[in-house]
Amino acid sequence: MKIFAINGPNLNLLGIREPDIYGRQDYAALEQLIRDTCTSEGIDVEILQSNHEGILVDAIQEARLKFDGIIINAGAYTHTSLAIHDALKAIGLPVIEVHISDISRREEFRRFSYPGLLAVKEFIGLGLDGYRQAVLYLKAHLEGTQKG
Ligand code: CA2
Repeated sequence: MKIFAINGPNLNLLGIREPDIYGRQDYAALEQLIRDTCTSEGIDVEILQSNHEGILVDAIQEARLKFDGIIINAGAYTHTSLAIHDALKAIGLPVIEVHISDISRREEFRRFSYPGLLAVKEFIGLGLDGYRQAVLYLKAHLEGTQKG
């Protein structure tokens, strides 16, 4: 099983500012959490962070034959990018959406999510632990053992 974890714009700034919203752990800690979870679950993982919409779209297109599923936090592109939505839809892999903060309880403009239209499951407002839960959920989903 091989999964692709995608992080969008500004997530590389984690731990640098806004700790009240995004916590104190930095982006390296987030990648380590994803890698550690995948290692203990026997999952191969590739992780991408980019601040560029086109790079994210290219990577999603290329994921079709390389991965079994996608975990995505598209950052602010969550709320704006029909291009990322269309790429995710085109490749047809199962998508799990993650947001560190609770986007349903912040500004109105963060409430709508394009990936949310396609996601089989969303983990929102759980901090970095949402990524760990997303890995476990995606594994169970791909094995056909997911209950909820
Ligand atoms: O809550 C999330 O995971 C978000 O996807 C994070 C995005 C935001 O645009 C989404 O609405 C919700 C922002 C990424 C982090 O931005 C930072 C900016 C400054 C300092 C630390 C992080």
